[in-house]
Amino acid sequence: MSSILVSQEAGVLSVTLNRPEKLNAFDPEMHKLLRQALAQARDDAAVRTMLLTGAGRGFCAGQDLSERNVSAGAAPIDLSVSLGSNYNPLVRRMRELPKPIVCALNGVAAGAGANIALACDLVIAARSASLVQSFSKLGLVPDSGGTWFLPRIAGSARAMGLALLGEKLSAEDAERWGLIWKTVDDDKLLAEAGAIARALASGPTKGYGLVKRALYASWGNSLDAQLDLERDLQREAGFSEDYREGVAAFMQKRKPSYKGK
Ligand code: LHQ
Repeated sequence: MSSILVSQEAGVLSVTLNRPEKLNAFDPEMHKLLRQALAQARDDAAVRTMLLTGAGRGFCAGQDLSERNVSAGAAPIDLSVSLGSNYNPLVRRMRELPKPIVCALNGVAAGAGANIALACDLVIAARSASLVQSFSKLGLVPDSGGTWFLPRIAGSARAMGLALLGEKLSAEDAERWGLIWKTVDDDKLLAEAGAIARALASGPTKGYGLVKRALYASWGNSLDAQLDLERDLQREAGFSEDYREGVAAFMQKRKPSYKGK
């Protein structure tokens, strides 16, 4: 059984983390397959949105903790190797993908799993889902972007509380705190997240990629630099076929037919 399930329909590449017996904790194989799926999403023009979810009752429990020998006599483990080769490239690729990534957060997301959910562009969560920065329970530091996302989105006090206490944050609180887009009833999750993914997949893909660039760059930019960036990205967006189509459709009072170009 593959640890990632991938299918493609109506412009949406659906990727399901598939180690449900371990709440979809990451092992190297799962990293490799997820990297491949992201490369497919980037390179295949027919893919215009990626939808990420987990099989079973969890989204992802972070690193598979059964993988490493941490017994007293065992050699010390250099965790930076795994971050450098797996988690950091994953988060970078997600952010750099010039197409939207929708997360259907179906259950608990812990450790790196929580921060990989937060690295998605839109998170739709089942009401019973939760996020937990479980790192501190192991004496570790939030990774996979957690120390960057949390203070910026939730503010310093909440980021510190989540990181130090390692308590579960319910999907509803995550929505209230602005960490995720919205919470829906459990039995509606896949339908709602799928509908959003399909709507995005028939939208102006090129423009969406530029929106990602602008918003993510803003976190490190002054207003001055951001105004310049908006000017440059709008120039690019204005050269797209979809911009012409959007304006033409508006003027002709019809639905636009975007090609993603
Ligand atoms: C697991 C796991 C798991 C293996 C549940 N591994 N089996 C990056 C770089 C390198 C190294 C270090 O770390 C990192 C980043 C990280 O992600 S560090 C953080 C790693 N993750 C965690 O600390 C979370 C550990 N899991 C939990 O705290 C709980 O399982 C949560 C809160 C996620 C869910 O609790 P429950 O709903 O009560 O489920 P459970 O604990 O009963 O788990 C179900 C099964 O899944 C169970 O197996 P079993 O055979 O007993 O049914 C767990 O052992 C297994 N599982 N997480 N990370």
